[in-house]
Parts: sequence; C-alpha cells; structure tokens
Amino acid sequence: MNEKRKALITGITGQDGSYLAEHLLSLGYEVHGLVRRVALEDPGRRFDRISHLLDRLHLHAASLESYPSLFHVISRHEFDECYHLAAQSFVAESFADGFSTLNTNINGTHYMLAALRELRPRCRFYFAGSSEMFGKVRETPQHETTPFHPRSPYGISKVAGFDLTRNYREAYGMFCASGILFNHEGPRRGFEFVSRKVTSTVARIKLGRADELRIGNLEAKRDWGHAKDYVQAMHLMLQQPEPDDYVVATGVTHTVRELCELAFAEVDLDWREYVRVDEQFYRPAEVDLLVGDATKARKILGWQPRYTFEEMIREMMQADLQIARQGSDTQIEQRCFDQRSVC
Ligand code: NDP
Ligand code: GDR
Repeated sequence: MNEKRKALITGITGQDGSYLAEHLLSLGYEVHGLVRRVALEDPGRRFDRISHLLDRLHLHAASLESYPSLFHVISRHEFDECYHLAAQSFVAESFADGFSTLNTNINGTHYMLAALRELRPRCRFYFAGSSEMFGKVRETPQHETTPFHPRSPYGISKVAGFDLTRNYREAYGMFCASGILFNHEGPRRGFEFVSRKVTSTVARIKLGRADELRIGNLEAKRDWGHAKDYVQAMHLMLQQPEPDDYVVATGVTHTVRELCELAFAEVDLDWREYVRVDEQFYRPAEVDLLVGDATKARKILGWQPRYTFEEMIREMMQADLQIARQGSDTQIEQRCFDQRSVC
C-alpha cells in the first residue's frame, strides 16, 4: 500500500497557497497548512480563499515569528515536502515597515529551515523567491545567473531567504530549492496588488459604484503570469532528482498602462476617462522592467505557462464583475478602495 505523501504549506491562506493546496489535493497528497492563530479565530474572513477545501485540509496554528510554534508543528508529522510561501509579500508595505518585513521574511525562513534540519532533514523544501531579487536589473531578460540588486526591503528579505535556502542545501545536503517567480495573478489576488486593484475598481466603475481609478507608475513593466500555472512549477521543482533554483516567468512583459487599457476595454470603457495618476502610489525606488527567461524550467521541469496575459485579465475582470454585482465587495470597499490607503 502506497502511503499518501504529506505536504506542509506555509501561507496556505494566501493566493498561491490556496492554488497549491488545490493542486496537491488533486495529485492525492495529504495537505497540511500553517495558519496564524487569529485566522483560526476568524475563519469567515481569513479563510475565504480556502473555504471550499477546509474539510480536506489539516490546519495547524503557528507563527512565523515563533520558532517553537513551527518546531512543534513540524515535530508532529512526517512531512515529505514543505512549501514555504508565507511572507509579508506587498512591496509597498515593505517601504512603510521594513523592520517587520525583514523580521518575518528572513527569520521566518530561517526558523523553517532550522526546524526541518533538526526534525525532518529528508523533507524537501521549496522557498518562494521573487523576481524582486533582480531589482535594478543587470541584464534583460533575467535568468538564474543574473546578479541580484534588490530595490526594496521586501526584495532584500527575499535575497536573504534565497541565500539561506542555498546554504542549507550546500552545508547540510538538504533538498532545498528556490523558485524565482515573476509576478503571478488571478481572481484570488490580494486587492492591494496592481492587477486586482485595477480589475476590482473597473468592475465597480462599470456598475456605477466608483468614478475613478487612482494609480501610480503607469510605465512600470512586469512579466505577469497566472498563479494556477506557477504553483505547478513549485511542485515540479520538488520532484527532481537534485535540488536547484528555477526562474518561472512567461517571457512577455506589459506596462501598467496596458493592464488598464485591457481591463477597461473588457467592459467597453475608455481607460483615459477614469485613470488618474497619483504620486502617493509611486515607490521610493522602482523596479522598472522585469522580464524572465524560463528556459531552464521549460527544459528540466517540462513547465510552461498556459494562460496568456489577456486571458488572465479577462478571467479576473469577469470574477470581479460577479463579486461587484453580488455586492459582496462591501467589506473590501471599506478596506481597500479607500484611495488614501497605500493599495
Ligand atoms: P499572499 O500575500 O497572498 O499570501 C501571503 C501568505 O503569508 C498568507 O497566507 C499570510 O497569512 C501568510 N503570512 C504573512 N505573514 C505571516 C506571518 N507573520 N505568520 C504566518 N503567516 C504569514 O502572497 P502570494 O500567495 O501572492 O505569494 C506567496 C509567496 O510567494 C510569498 O512569499 C510571496 O512573497 C512570494 N511571491 C509571490 C509572487 C506573486 O506574484 N504572487 C511572485 C514571487 C514571489 P494571512 O492570511 O494570515 O495574512
Ligand atoms: P509587485 O506587485 O510590487 O511587482 O510585487 P504590485 O502589483 O504591487 O506592483 C506591480 C507594479 O505596478 C506598479 N503600480 C502599482 N502597484 C500597486 N500595488 N498599486 C498601484 O496603485 C500601482 N500603480 C502602479 C508598481 O509600482 C509596480 O511597479 C508582486 C508581489 O506579489 C511580490 O510578493 C512578488 O515577489 C512580486 O510581485 C514578483
């Protein structure tokens, strides 16, 4: 009898965690997730991305800030794979509070690695690295050997996490791999990120509930893929004979301006009538042009993205129109559409 493989996901309540949990369940894994104690106390709001999976998941309360809490969870189950996705992931917030971003993202990663080394040295470990590590890019497109030059506390924290992950691989022979993932989105994206901010606001404009979209740098360029495609690459990285690091990207880049054009066109509106550039959404240091070369992931993992940018924005627009029509965005209105907030 083959036992079910056991996977632990940190950040299971986030965009990627929810899609990865679905993917691993579909492959027959027993899926465990680390969640914050406050999330268990407020499941209605905090578990909205995984509410449809709750009866198939094993959730454990722990905090990335507490080594003993992580140690305790890892001591209780023989995990085969660990996907470390939890992080303060919003770049703009990392400028507002660099200390807590560095603390959560660097120490959290170190605690996970140290606890696994102590208790489950054969458990395979995935670290959620980011294209933000390339920052002020030294070459275009960026691939695995492109030097890092992070431009935000968030980017710095991810470089440290990447280095820690590689060091555990080299020093202790553990199976530790990092994905260097470029931006990936979808209908479950947080409302503070530009793609979702645009599609959710456009939906509200279409229904007459908002009259403008205030936004930052329209010329920033990103290589945007779909989160559903990207979580498959995470899983593939942990199925290889040897641990390694991989760029995951579409290789196609678009500006924030193109994103706006497309989202408004999807609902037959002209973006120029509604978009207002507001300098409060500019960042102290910007990453101007990110475009990834995922040749290695394609050749070794056999991975390639299925969604185009246009298909993804269409899916997000349709989902946000539905949410806005149902009026279930009221809470979000209060939290995220306050244009004075940093979203
Ligand atoms: P989200 O912001 O959607 O999710 C972040 C997750 O981390 C949430 O589950 C959140 O829990 C959890 N978390 C945050 N702080 C803590 C903490 N102190 N203790 C425990 N859990 C915590 O991120 P994504 O799903 O988009 O991204 C997943 C990972 O991939 C992140 O590490 C991100 O930096 C990285 N990444 C993302 C990319 C993208 O484009 N999406 C690209 C490259 C890298 P809670 O729900 O309780 O807040
Ligand atoms: P990013 O994503 O910083 O790339 O990090 P985000 O969607 O926040 O920004 C993308 C680009 O859009 C520009 N921008 C705006 N961004 C936001 N949020 N709000 C605005 O009003 C706005 N106007 C313009 C930004 O300046 C930026 O250039 C995401 C996160 O998921 C990270 O965790 C991940 O590591 C990287 O992607 C890869």
